[in-house]
Amino acid sequence: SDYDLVIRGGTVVTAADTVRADVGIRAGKIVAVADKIEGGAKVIDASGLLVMPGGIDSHVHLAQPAFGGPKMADGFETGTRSAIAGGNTTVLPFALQPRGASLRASVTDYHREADGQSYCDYGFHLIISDPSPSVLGQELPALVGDGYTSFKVFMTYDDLVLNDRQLLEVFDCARGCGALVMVHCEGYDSIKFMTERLEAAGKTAPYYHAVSRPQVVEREATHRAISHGELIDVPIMIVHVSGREPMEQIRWAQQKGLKVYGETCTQYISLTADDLKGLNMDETGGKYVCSPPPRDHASWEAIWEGIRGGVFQTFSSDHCPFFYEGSEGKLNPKARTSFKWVPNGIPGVEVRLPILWSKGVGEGRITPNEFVALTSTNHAKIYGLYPEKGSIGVGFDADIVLWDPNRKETIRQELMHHGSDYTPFEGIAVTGWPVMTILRGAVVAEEGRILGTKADGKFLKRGLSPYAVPTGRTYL
Ligand code: DUC
Ligand code: ZN
Ligand code: ZN
Ligand code: ZN
Repeated sequence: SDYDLVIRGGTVVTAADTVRADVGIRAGKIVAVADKIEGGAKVIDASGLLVMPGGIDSHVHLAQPAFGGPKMADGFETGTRSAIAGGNTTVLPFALQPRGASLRASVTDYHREADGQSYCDYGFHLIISDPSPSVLGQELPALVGDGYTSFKVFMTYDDLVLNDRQLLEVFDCARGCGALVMVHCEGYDSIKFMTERLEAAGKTAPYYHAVSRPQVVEREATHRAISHGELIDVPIMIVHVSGREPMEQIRWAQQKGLKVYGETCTQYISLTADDLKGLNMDETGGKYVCSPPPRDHASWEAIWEGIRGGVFQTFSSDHCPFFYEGSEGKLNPKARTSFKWVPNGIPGVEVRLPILWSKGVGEGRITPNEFVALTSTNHAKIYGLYPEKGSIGVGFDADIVLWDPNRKETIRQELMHHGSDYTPFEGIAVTGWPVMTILRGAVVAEEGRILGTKADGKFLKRGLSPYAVPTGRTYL
């Protein structure tokens, strides 16, 4: 046969179009999209289903040493298993440079965690915690050339925070080598001040994590990052935006013509700070501790305003899983003494698509095409994976999710494939669910069953981001 696989009878949805079409696949690539495709060594009947590009989650943390100490609940094996069960075919986790360590050695170590352990394709962002002259002068430019074309910097956390001078030096380096910078915007000193005052007043329950870093703290850091980016003339991506205050800073910058991009995440349209109160201001609130913290219902609406208005290009999970129970869990003995020790992060790679679909497309806020852009196409374009990944068309990798827009499910831990012993999205009812995930032409997940193996995923050496090209409006 001409085709290894034909997906017949479905409706193909891309960021641009919705068309009734069959999809022909050969050697892992899409080789035909047409009204009727005959033949096929294997045929999948997709009638009644949507045929969409597999999810690309450009913000996940797997096997990462950081964020408060305890071991993460997911390495590549369980994290990517969860990813494919949720309709994703590519993830971009972070290779973290500990202070004092060589960046190259950190990347080599991280490959040991990932290679041969991934159910889906993967690339690495870098996390720069120690921008020494050798890192900025040699290691980072060399790694960008090797396909690690984006990196994240932090404006908070003792082990990761960069001061303003360091941010400027890193931004200048990124400009020079064409890397895309992602910025975690929360102000270190403000959080530290608030935390000490809260602790002194005996306010140590998990809920006070949210009180210690209100939106003004995120807004101030967002503005500072934007200003530093403007001074250097380097494009930046503001990640995990939680509400109106930081969203409006990004919109303001975009309206000035600055290349500032925005990412938001599942928790900012589905969880609130009240969830951190737990059952009765108790430690069960720790299940929802992440940074920035989820806000309130008005913030959900502000995030939708940013999504609909084009302020946000990507919708990610910020999957950063910890256990709830046990000595490594959210409730570990030290974490019970103060919110400050509760590890920051929640699992969510598996529910990103259903929650965005249900609240977005299902409730009439976005179109199916916008859903595809927010969950796949824009991630590929922004992070240098396009046109290999991110759409359905001749020449793209055959990374596909078959989607049932009418399937009703209630998110519960027993459905999940992640390593965590809980999901913070427990009990959320959704309409719309992935029924099959296809990675480069092979069915890797079907109806919650994992059919692929951890040898399936391949490392993606990424190209430079076209979004990282400076504006040319320079101050120097
Ligand atoms: N930042 C992230 O990006 N993820 C989890 C925690 C954090 O602070
Ligand atoms: Zn550089
Ligand atoms: Zn972050
Ligand atoms: Zn993150």
